[in-house]
Amino acid sequence: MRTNQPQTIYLSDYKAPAFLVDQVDLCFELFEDGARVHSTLSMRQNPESGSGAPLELHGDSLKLEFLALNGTPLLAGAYQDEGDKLVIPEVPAEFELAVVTWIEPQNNTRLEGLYKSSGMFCTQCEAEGFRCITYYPDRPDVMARFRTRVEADKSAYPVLLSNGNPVEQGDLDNGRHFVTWEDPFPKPAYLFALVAGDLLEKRDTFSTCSGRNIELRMYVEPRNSEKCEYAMDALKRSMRWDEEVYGREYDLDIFMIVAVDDFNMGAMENKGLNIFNSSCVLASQDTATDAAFQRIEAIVAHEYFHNWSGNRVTCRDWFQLSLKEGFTVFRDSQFSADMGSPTVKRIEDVTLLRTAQFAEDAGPMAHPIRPASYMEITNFYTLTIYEKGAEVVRMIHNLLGEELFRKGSDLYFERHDGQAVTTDDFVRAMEDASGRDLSQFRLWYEQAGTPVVAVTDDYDESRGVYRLTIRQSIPNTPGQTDKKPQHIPFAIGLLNSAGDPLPLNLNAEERNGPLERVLELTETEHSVEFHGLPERPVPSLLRDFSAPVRVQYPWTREQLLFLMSHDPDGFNRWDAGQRLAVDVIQSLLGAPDDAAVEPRLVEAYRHLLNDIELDQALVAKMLLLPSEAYLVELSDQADVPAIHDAREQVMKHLAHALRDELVACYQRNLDQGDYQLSSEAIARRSLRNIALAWLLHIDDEQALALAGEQFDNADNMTDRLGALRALVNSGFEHERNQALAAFYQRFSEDPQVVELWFSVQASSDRAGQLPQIQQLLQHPAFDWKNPNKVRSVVGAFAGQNLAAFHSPDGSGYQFLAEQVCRLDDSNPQIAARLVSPLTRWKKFAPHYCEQMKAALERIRDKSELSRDVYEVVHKSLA
Ligand code: 0A1
Ligand code: ZN
Repeated sequence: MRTNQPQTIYLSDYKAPAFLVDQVDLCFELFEDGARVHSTLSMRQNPESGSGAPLELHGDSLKLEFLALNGTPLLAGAYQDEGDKLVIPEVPAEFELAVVTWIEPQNNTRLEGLYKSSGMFCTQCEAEGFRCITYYPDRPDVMARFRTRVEADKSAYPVLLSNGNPVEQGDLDNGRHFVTWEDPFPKPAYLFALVAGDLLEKRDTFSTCSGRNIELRMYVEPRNSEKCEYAMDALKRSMRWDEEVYGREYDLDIFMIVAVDDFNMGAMENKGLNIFNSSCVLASQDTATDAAFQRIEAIVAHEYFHNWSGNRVTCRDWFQLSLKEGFTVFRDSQFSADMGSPTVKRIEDVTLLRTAQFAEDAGPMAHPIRPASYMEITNFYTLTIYEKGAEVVRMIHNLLGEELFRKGSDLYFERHDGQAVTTDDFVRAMEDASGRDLSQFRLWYEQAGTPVVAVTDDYDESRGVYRLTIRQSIPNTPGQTDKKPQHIPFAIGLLNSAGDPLPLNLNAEERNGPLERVLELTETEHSVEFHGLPERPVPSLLRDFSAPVRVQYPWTREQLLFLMSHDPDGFNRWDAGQRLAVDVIQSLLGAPDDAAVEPRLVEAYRHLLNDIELDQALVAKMLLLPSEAYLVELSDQADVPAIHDAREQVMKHLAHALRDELVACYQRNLDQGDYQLSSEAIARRSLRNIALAWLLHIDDEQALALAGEQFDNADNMTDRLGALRALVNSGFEHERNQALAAFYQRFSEDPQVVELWFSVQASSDRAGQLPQIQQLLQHPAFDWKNPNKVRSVVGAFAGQNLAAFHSPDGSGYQFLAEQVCRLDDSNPQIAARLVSPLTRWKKFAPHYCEQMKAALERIRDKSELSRDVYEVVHKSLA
């Protein structure tokens, strides 16, 4: 696992595999002190690569017990064990290789390969976990049929699962039993999965568009019996949606979901056997917030959609990761938009993109959505690959239109079914189906960095002509300078002073041009004229966030206020409000506490609070001030405490000025009936909890009483947690502590709710100062081996509690460095992810930046650094 200087792997070095695997026969003997894995591989030379190469199999932390070629055991001299590789210099053109390895899942804290979680055996093989199970050509372009026999003690592990369909089962001696599974679809090893445990089974069925009946099964620990219904329903909605929108039908007879507590990521799309982090699949009204329900729906859909975009058509190599992830995130975002409010979904996606992906794209780990090199692939499961990747697919969708995009996706699936392909193959299918030339568009896959689109305008009153001048530039990123202009779809509209949309006439003769146009920017500079305009219009730019770019335009506050209430594009209405709030907060940076807050912002928010005509879900989004993280992202030499203070000043001013409206909003949005998960009910809960949070932020006594009542009597977690969060972030220390204690007492047996309890504290500048964080780490429910617990305390502190993390004495940075070093030995993937808040050290004011750098150096100097952390730290310090 440890190397002094990890190697860099380059896309340009890609070579087709020298050997292919047709069939894999596996037998797992599972015991308490380890597992024996018997593997028989039917292999042959790849006709597409030259003959004579030695056979090389990947391996990691394996004990080799037996090796035989065509039935003849291989003695020590006939192969070399090179630590991460097993090399057999001479093999025939076609052969059978038998391998037996011994592994120790019970000691596997990296959670890659086969490991144990809450007493059950489970696997995580993406990206390179299969090599921790047995020696194998562990690369996605080697696709094989798998037959898997699992043997274990019958009473401890009554449920034995793997990919595909069960074909045989029976009892063995000594109270053991076995089940054999066969997956008819060739797949890369990263999609292999196995689960063995004492699990409760929930059953349902789905009838596909061609009339096939699919068995749906969820496997959970018995205590989670009541938390499966929502995910099961979401699964059925996803299956139907993929048939209707993409024409994709499920292919096996059975589809299984398993929930595990210890998991490095959210979930995994193993063929026919999806494995989920418990927090991304289990939910009940009492224990999950509305946001959690929505997240579950999106992740269930995401993993299910991978069955086509990822499994049936997979990636040739890991540089192509966005082929499956970008496309699948785009598909799940379309699904979520269809299930709820498209505008709200767009706002949520863009918030994440602009806050975190733009930051990544401007930092030391910036990479194109198809990277050219990496050291450790698990570091590349990034917002860039996922979210920017999805934006790139969305742009193709917008350029081609619904119908041609569908034609392109049909062609892609048909042409490449059963293959391991590249992002270029995806774009080519889109080109071939649509007749469009996407050659310049391909630069989105090659160039890193967020393009800046700077817009200026002028109006010629005598001619009635309004001209937009649009310049694009792409900032330098590590290893990439002098970038070429990209193909950017730029959606715009114009409004007159009454707030009506204007026809966009491109010449003097045109009369009734469309009310919205998508300009296709391909040059560094474009100039577009709009004719027939009797007055200077207000531009609405980058509607619905039609491209992942930063728009610069010298908006006046007047224009932003106007767009906030008139733009027919819901996304841009919200965006205008955000820009206005950013402008107001930025103007208060370093100002005295009693500096005046823009009165027009107060009036705009008053208007929103009273506006019962506008979609209330949109109102709830518009009332949220830009986050500290976003404000940091927008600044050059960020002084976090100053940003925090300015934002607090605005929030407190708004809360005082709008106190009565907030109380009224709270009262108006109280629920009368039973708990529902409709968009309307979610918006009501959201509004009343925002009102509560604001009021408690100014220590309003009436709100304290309302929060207490809501906390005690809530019939759902959104409200209970909303009240708890508001109390935790208030100055009412006694009530805060009381509520925290009561909440813990009520939910101490539920690990997912305990994670919420940790993160509410760790992300609050009032309850999550460093000494309190240290205390949380000592809490009996905290567990260093459980990634969710680590994320809910250490991750929430460093990622969401910015004021405390960026304490001027540097203690937050040193704390994080210490925790990263500690985790690096047990779970390097999680350790590397936790480094992230330190990586952007150059962005902060000198005092902070020096101390962040020192913390990174401390991590760098740890002995035996994992490859994962090595890559992030060295690139950050370069
Ligand atoms: N492919 C999964 C996410 C995933 C990625 C890597 C993992 O381990 C390194 C685990 C899961 C998805 O997109 O949902
Ligand atoms: Zn995915």
